[in-house]
Amino acid sequence: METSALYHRPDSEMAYLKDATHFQIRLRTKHNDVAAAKLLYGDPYGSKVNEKDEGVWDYQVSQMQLTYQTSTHDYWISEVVLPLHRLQYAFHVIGKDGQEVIYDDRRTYAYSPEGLAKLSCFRMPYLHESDRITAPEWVKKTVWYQIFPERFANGDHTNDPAETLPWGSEEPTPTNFFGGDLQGIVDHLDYLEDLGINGIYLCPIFTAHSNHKYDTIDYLEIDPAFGTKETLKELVDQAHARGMRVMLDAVFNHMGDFSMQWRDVQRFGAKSRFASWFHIHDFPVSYTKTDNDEYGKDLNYEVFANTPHMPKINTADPGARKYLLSVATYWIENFDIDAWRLDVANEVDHEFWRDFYEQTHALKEDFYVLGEVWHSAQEWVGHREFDAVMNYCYTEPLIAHFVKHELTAQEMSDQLQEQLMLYRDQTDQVMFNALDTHDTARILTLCQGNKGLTKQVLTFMFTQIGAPCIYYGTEVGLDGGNDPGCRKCMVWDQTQQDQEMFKFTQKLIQVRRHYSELWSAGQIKFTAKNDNGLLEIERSDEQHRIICLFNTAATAQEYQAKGQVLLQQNSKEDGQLMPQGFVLLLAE
Ligand code: ARE
Ligand code: CA
Repeated sequence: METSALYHRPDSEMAYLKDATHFQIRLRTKHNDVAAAKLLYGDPYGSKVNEKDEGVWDYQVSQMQLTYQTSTHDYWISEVVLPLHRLQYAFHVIGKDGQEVIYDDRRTYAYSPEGLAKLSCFRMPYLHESDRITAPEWVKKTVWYQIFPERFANGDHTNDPAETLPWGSEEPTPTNFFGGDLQGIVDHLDYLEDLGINGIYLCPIFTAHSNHKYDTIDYLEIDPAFGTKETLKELVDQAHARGMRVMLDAVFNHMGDFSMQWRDVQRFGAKSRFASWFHIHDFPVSYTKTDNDEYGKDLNYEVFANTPHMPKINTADPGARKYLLSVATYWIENFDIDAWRLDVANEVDHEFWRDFYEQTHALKEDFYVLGEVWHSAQEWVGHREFDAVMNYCYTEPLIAHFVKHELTAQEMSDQLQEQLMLYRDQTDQVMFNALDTHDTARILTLCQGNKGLTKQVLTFMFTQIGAPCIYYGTEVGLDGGNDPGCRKCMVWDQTQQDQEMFKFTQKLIQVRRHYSELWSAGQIKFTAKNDNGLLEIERSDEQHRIICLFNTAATAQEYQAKGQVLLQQNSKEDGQLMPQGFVLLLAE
């Protein structure tokens, strides 16, 4: 047995309170190396088996369940209910080669009954409910819809910027405008309700210079081209009336260089009362223009990426912190929003986010804080900074397998299981799963216009743990390459909309929302059969079991016996079964 591969880390996603009563413990071992793992656990102050305080403590044994298997690791999980909210534990591991060891807090050594008297246990000293990582229940039932406000719908021409172009008349560029606004969204809430979504994520809407509004000028005003605070109030109230939640975009890593604060720094230099709000190396702040104004050089202040127009905020500065936190709470207190998506969240300091989390949740206990992080994010979601992250790490393997064929079915399911094991179950269940966003090429374009493939990879994502998101227009066949190509005007002319895609997306959302408990929190089991790329996913909870087959070459009829077909696609061309087939079967 490869004992050096035995891995556990206490007080982490490997040992945590899953809910108010269940304590979950995970052990990672080398794949196919361990025959059984037992959790030995008990009260740290438990009595010994003899009065002289010697010998073996009175522990209990839980057979750990082999829950996930990747090509590299096996994951063994136990959940225990603890009357005393305190725990010490160790692992008794039996290798397939017959070797038996004790793996405890200090070392790994050969198992022996006497050895149990020398245990140095892992500890969970006291399980405070206040330390438990919680996740807003409503997110588990949410199907999100992401809107880029400048390009969704122009509901009010009186607020169109001067250079507004006729809707959809040109390709999107980093600087052109088409007049999209909040009224346009209000006007289409019925459309969104008909589609079946129940969560709306709006890219930034506060006053800013650009068409994307990530270069904020005033965090406490709605951009005049998007409308008024009254319109936002109507949007949120009407969304809530339809059972939809609303998430806004908080751009706190940087602000725009047209902001009052930055203008003041440019004018007064080190004497500006806002000088400490930024990361400035020397004064006067300056940079050398390049041919592409997006990327100045020789900057003497820090910015987002290389963009001189986005000076980075010093969120550790007391004044800046107080101001930004007042912004965060203002839009909750006055407009009843339900969530913040945090832009460039990974580059803002942890203490700021802990304050942010505390203050937003003080206003709404089930508020949802979603960090934009494109890489592993255990630190943030394990310490009350974010409830979840935009789960690019989970959805990129989907595209790598189904669309780009860079990963086999086994390699993809390996990556997905490793991702799930990075976080607590409750965090996995509220992750934000999107195949595409305003920062990436659209999924239909990635699929090179192949709608069958687009539907297949969308369906796969909808069967996963985590809340799925539809990027506006996907449901009517919108395509587009990387930013800014992915930000085309929404198509409202029904003759130009892909109605078949709309109906499919509607059905997919319906299946997701009908069994939302199962999809979000149910067990998941991956079975890859690489011969023809067939991948079977089994999703189950106490009530139901749904078998999801992908790249199946068989027809639904052959599976009829296994259960009721909830959704299927066995795309056929000239009798050949295209490999975009899939069947979701509600097993009897
Ligand atoms: C402009 C150009 C783009 C260019 C970009 C790079 O238009 O073509 O790619 O500059 O700097 C906003 C606008 C963008 C604009 C940008 C800068 O929406 O159109 O892009 O401002 O002016 C990384 C960050 C991630 C960030 C992306 C863009 O980690 O936080 O880069 N995403 C947020 C928002 C954006 C927004 C900003 C940040 C700025 O979602 O919309 O851009 O407020 C890999 C890396 C990621 C990287 C990702 C994308 O996966 O792992 O770290 O994300 O690629 O580049
Ligand atoms: Ca308008």
